Amino acid sequence: MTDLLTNPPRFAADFTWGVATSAFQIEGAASADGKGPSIWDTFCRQSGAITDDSNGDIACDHYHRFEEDVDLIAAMGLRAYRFSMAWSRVQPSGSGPWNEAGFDFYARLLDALAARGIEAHLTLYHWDLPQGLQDQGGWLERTTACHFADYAAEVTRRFGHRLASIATHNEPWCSANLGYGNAQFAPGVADAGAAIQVSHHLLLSHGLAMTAMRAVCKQLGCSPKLGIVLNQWCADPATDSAADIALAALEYARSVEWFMDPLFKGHYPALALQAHGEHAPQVADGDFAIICQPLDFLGVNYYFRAWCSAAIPPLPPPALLGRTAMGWEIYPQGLTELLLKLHQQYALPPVYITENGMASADLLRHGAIDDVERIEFVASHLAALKAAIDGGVNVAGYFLWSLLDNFEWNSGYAKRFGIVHVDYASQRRTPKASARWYRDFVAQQRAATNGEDNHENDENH
Ligand code: IFM
Repeated sequence: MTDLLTNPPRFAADFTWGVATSAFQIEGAASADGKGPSIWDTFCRQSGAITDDSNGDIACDHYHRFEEDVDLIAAMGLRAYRFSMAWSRVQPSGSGPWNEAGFDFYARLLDALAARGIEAHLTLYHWDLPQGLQDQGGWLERTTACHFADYAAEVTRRFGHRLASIATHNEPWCSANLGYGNAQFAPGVADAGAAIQVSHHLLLSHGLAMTAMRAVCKQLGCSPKLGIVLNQWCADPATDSAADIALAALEYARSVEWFMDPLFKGHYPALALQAHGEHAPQVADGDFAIICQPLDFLGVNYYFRAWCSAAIPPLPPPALLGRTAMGWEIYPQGLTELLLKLHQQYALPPVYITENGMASADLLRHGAIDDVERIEFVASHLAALKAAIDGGVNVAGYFLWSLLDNFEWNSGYAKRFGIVHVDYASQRRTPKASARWYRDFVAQQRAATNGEDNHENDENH
């Protein structure tokens, strides 16, 4: 086992340690207090869409239990929480009237976090588009980007002064490719060309929202950090054959550079554009100027690498450390590799690892879950993260995915990512061994840095 606890690497005193969740995966209360339906509410009703035929109607019932959940975060000594807002809870149709009861819920959540000294890191869009906008074409329509900017501005107006950061999107690669490319996610479209056009509209919506939020912040004098969260991986060729190297370069261009180049360089990567051929997106004059604007932070979600073998059947990765319950290769060095490469390619703002974690079987035995695999996973990824920091990458924080077991999209409730176990029948929460490990690790970091962590009123937390 990585000796992170006996010989922990030292992260900066002001490094942010947190946990992450998203609205649809935990909130439940699918139609409570005026909430409108989202594309995931609709998608879950399609036969065969979700492995266990479940839905987000109740999920972790966080809508009614958020105080208890915020207590769990506080009990781990964490001072940062990343969560998302359900757009259709605060604007039921995605355009038109706001829903005050929906905003009230997030105001109460922010109160609960503030009372425990926990910073709030909000994501505006974690895949749950209001169904009303989907009925008008969803992300295939350019106007959806304008509605998103209106929503971003309104949220900033109401909560900007209470938020540490606001991310526009979570993992737009997934929204585009899994939602529109292969129908694995809502809205369930399988059309390669649509996926690429959607990715452009998502990027455009990010840029429009950034402009709108900056204007509101200026007007109100508030300063949440504004950015975006991307899921990324390094792409490793299986051999040094020209075919494997070309495959890896194309994979990296189509996934990582497809989003990073427009955001940081103001164009799409030539290699991927060429590969998309007739499916290349329609880009209006001025779009890149909207998309490519300064970010206060970049969120990186890292789970696995892309292993690129052109052989048939493909060569498996050598020296496999293991696979998670999702079937994803466990490859911590990939985090170092990815971050160093990004650092070399782009003028990065401070980076936050906004998600990292694993799904495992996590059986409850005699009231306890001894998830040693997850501890090893997190420990080895933190060591890999420290290696990237030592290599010069400016990483400001780490958010473990996830606080709670939750609705894992098309896998339903079968895959458990939480460091807190949820018994869905009783809604009982049971911290796993990994929750205690993370608590102790973060406490050690604080002790090692003599409490010089920019929090002045330690005794109040
Ligand atoms: O659960 C998801 C999350 O919503 C987005 N990033 C990946 C996680 C694990 O699949």
